[in-house]
Amino acid sequence: MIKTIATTPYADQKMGTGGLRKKTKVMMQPNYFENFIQSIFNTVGDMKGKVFVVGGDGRYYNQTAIQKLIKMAAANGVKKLIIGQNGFLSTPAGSHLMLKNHTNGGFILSASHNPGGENGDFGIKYANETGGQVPTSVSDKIYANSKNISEYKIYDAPDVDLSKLGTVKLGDMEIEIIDSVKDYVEMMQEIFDFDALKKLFKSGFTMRFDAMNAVTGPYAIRIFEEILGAAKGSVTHAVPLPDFGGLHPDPNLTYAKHLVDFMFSDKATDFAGANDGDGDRNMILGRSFFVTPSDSLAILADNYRYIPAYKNGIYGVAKSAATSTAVCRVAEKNNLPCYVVPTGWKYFVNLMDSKRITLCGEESFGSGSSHIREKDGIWAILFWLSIIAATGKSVAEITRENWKKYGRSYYMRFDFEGLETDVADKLMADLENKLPALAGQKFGTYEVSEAAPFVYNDPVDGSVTKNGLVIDFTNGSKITYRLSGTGSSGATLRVYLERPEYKDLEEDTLTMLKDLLKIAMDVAEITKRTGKTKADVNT
Ligand code: VG1
Ligand code: CO
Repeated sequence: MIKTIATTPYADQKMGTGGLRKKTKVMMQPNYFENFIQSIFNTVGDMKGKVFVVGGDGRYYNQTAIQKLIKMAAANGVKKLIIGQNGFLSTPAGSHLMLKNHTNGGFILSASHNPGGENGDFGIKYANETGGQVPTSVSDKIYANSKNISEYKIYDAPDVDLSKLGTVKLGDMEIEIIDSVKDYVEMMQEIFDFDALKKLFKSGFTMRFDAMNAVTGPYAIRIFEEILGAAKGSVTHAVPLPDFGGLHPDPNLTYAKHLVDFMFSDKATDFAGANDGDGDRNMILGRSFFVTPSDSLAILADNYRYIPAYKNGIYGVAKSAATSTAVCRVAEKNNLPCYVVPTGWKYFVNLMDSKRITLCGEESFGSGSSHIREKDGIWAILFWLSIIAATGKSVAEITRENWKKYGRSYYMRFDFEGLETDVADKLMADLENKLPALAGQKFGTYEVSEAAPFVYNDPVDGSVTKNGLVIDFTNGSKITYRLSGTGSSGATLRVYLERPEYKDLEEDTLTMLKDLLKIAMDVAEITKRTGKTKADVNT
């Protein structure tokens, strides 16, 4: 039976950089989740004939939320849902299913790299028929709807058993429960040369993959251990847990420190990688060697010819503005266009759909290609393994070669967390006002060439997005300031520093960025305004 339930709006259901993210307890408030989902359905309009993919990263509240979503979809007239077994789907696997099945989009229930559990975060990523998260024009409409919502529809029925593969019905709606891993693995086998990778492991190559107790464990075990023959136990933290076992599922130098320490110890394997909560981010390590995500993207772009799916050529590449310019240097020498977009994967979608780009990435440990419309953690690791298999070189050798060929961008991101929203907003507003006067100013050996907000004109849909403030220097260095759009409380100021060098390639990153960091702190008056003398997270 379909029930119509009266509800009152919540004022804060505005999507950020990657969907709606809130404290789990906020999401668990009466009708909170339901309001948001109904606002999406109201915005999409007629549900007749519509098919959606549904899954999540297994975090706390996933099971409850998925059951609500199923019952609401049935009550709203959706034709069919395709759901990962037990409600599990990584974000990339979800995007792939959306494209493969020509669906109208889907829902990945995840707060991605944010911590999980009852006291952590919960989130919803909503994608449209592109298989990518909806553009701001759509999320704005959903937000507007959520502020006026007065009722939602839900099917009054027992929970659906998501453990059994096959098709069941709820009212008129079909529910197909599928193997969460199978289609994704098949896609990876089409992109990469699995035989070459099997040979690599047969030759004694060792790796460690850290799934951070999140969604990619089952994918990684199937691909790396069972199919490619990596030693048993190569995949660690492989069982998805509702609270990620207390790990912060963000694969970076701070939150995956255990893996970094392992790779800098004498027990290190030849290669290591890690993914985030929903499997779209990746970290790459070699023996005593860390590859920055910006360098990683440049290296993938320079080595696409080794991958069967790309060997006949790629359209172009793209990066977010905050990402280092390393990939654009590679593109330039290879006569490829290099697009620069705002932070957030959704900005790459139009470029992929219009065949302007094939590869893209962000400094925040995300890289991917047009095989899907999300970033893809395991894909990135398979890409790296393929380069290693083809060249016989180590992670460090491959990276150093890239620096020699194209120069090295010393790069680091500094996060100032837990700021009061007013303080952070005022800091950014005042800084923006200061920018025009900065051009031509000298700070030690650094001279500002240009200082302005980053503005993106989407070449496909003509939309204009302003995101972040950028100070460029005459020596090619760059400071970018942004406020995070994925947090669930307070504000996080991100300061991104880049310094390209063509001669001194083996220096310490923090040392090389010391002066630039001081300029960045001083110009924005970070200590004076926030009381912080240093960042909370460097990555
Ligand atoms: C962060 C990253 C951004 C990424 C986004 C979603 O956003 O900086 O590059 O696209 O997270 O990633 P922000 O607004 O907090 O800087 V995921 O893996 O959490 O979906
Ligand atoms: Co993620």
